[in-house]
Amino acid sequence: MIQTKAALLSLFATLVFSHANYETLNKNPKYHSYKDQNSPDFSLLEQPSLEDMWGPFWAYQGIQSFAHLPVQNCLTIDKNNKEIERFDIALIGVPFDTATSFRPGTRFGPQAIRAASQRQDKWRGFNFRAGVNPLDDWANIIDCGDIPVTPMDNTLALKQMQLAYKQLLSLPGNTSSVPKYMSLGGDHSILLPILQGLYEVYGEITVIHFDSHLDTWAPDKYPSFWSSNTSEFTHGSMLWLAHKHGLIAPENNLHVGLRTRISGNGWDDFREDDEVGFKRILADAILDDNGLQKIAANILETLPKNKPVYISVDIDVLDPSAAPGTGTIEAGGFTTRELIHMIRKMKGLNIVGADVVEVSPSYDQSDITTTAASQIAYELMTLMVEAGPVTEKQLVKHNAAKIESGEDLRLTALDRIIQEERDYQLKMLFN
Ligand SMILES: *[C@@H]1O[C@H](CO)[C@@H](O)[C@H](O)[C@H]1NC(C)=O
Ligand SMILES: *[C@@H]1O[C@H](CO)[C@@H](O)[C@H](O)[C@H]1NC(C)=O
Ligand SMILES: [Mn+2]
Repeated sequence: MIQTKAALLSLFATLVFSHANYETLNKNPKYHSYKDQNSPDFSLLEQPSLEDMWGPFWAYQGIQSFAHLPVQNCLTIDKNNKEIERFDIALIGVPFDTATSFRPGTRFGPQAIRAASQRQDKWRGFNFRAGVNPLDDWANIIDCGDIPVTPMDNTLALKQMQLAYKQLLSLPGNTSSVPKYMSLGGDHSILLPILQGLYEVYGEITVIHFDSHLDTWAPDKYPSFWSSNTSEFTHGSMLWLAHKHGLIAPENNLHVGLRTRISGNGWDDFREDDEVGFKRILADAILDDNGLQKIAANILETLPKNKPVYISVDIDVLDPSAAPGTGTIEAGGFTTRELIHMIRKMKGLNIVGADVVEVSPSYDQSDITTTAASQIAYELMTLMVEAGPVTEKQLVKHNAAKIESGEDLRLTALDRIIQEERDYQLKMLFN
């Protein structure tokens, strides 16, 4: 009887995945491994606590935060409260998909990526490609839940996302001066308010953009008789807007994985992309001799070593066979393994934030896309851990001060556009 109990507990301790009881599983002498089986201390097995018995659970059980991480609504944290639990890296969902030019549905991305991440856990989180367990290293990592962004009005949605990132980036980190955020989209337009938030903290930031599309398109590249100021805010124009408002580095930003068709009958889109400050690595570059290694080297040569870098991953950079669950699929992309390899090679860069966007689960099959997205989020968090805590020295506080006092036109101009747009909309609705 006792033998059976010991064997059962041992099996339990060996196989179970748990977040709540991670420490218990590792340290509590009541649990022993197969190694101790010849001399288990049976006296310890007599009185398991309720926590011992019912705390641990299997990977597919429990409430689904990303990788079973602890959850906190970071948007309701009072930053003046000294008692708050501080964190260094956080997942944040941005379920917004009404700035999409083709198939919508990415509002369901964050929850689906969380569901696909359930086999990730602090307890079995060691990234052997990197030699670190990002979930169990210097950084306190949590899941901040979702920004409750409206699906009814993009003017309001943009305002909500701007304010949300401002709040998130004003929280104190635990080991870091400022937390790093791993955003889960949502369509790609969410990058604009993210870059606005980062600008206030770090100043102009360099962006590496994995995507099959340029996303530096000027709004008039979506020609229509009908337009408004907010109709310029789309998942294909946000990098153009970010450049226009001075949020990103003027040069040496980088696209990786391009293969979309471009406008007209020539290279105009690429010329405009040059003006937005981007270099381009095309998807086909992988076909060169040693193509994957050359791409990785090119990325490291282009991006700055000591300045803050942001990584944006549109899941449509992957081939449709590797990521069918997205709104704007393009044939001829990378495999998931190739993308992970490129991400791993970015170790050493100063990564201060990242996203995985455009995951649209209703087009997915067998969780292929969401599984890729959750693994990529894990690899990106590994990079954030490898880059170390954000130090006070990296912050550009004077920018934030200027913005507060209304001196910096780059952000106030955008705020003004929103106000004017709002007045215009109200007129349209009620006249
Ligand atoms: C917060 O940071 C302190 C050291 O500054 C560390 O001892 C503590 O473990 C950290 N908390 C978490 C939850 O990581
Ligand atoms: C867009 O914003 C500009 C000011 O930035 C304003 O002059 C213009 O009327 C607005 N257009 C619409 C359609 O609201
Ligand atoms: Mn995109």
